[in-house]
Amino acid sequence: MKNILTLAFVTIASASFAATWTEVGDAGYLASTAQATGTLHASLTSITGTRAGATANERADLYLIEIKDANSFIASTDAADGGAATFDTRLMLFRLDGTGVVFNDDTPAGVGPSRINNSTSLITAGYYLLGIDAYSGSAGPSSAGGLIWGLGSPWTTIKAPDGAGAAGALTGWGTGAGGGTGTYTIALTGASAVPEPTTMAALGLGLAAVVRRRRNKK
Ligand SMILES: [Ca+2]
Ligand SMILES: [Ca+2]
Repeated sequence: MKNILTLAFVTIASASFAATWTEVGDAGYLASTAQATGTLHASLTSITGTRAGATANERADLYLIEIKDANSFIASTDAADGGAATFDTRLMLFRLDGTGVVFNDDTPAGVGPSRINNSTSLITAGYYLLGIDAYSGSAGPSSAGGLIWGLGSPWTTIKAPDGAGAAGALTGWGTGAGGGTGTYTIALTGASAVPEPTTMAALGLGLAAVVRRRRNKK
């Protein structure tokens, strides 16, 4: 009996605290419009979405995530990690203020899927924006100074910001269509969900931007 009860509890607990997220509508492309991903601190194992629209901005998607354990963190569209995509993905991580952390176009296995982890040691536990777009030789995440990451080779490196706009915060994803469209699943390890900014603020865990916005309103 005790074993049955224990099993039931474990089943309920894992159902409550591990989750996948499916894009609702179209996730935004700026820090202020990034999509929330669920219940605070719930383990987040994947994000599934669609890359669509006419412009690079419309096609890019940004999600709020919490990284609990930087050194185990993986975000990947590679099937070997449980990810998937019907287009040539790029993945990137930004701080909540929109400045870049890391970027990857292709895994060492070849052209197509992307995979980021903490090989640069630039990631620490906390809240981040996880971005996805598609390979383009000209359009990519940009700040007022230009591209945050260079878009050329080496394609397989997990890169710290190294573009002309490396120091600035994300302002857009470049001109034109910005690469192919399709569906994707980003497999996640070491990540947790982040609810709507208003919920975060109510819980007193305020995202910096929300706090600023509320102060400005007063
Ligand atoms: Ca989308
Ligand atoms: Ca790629």
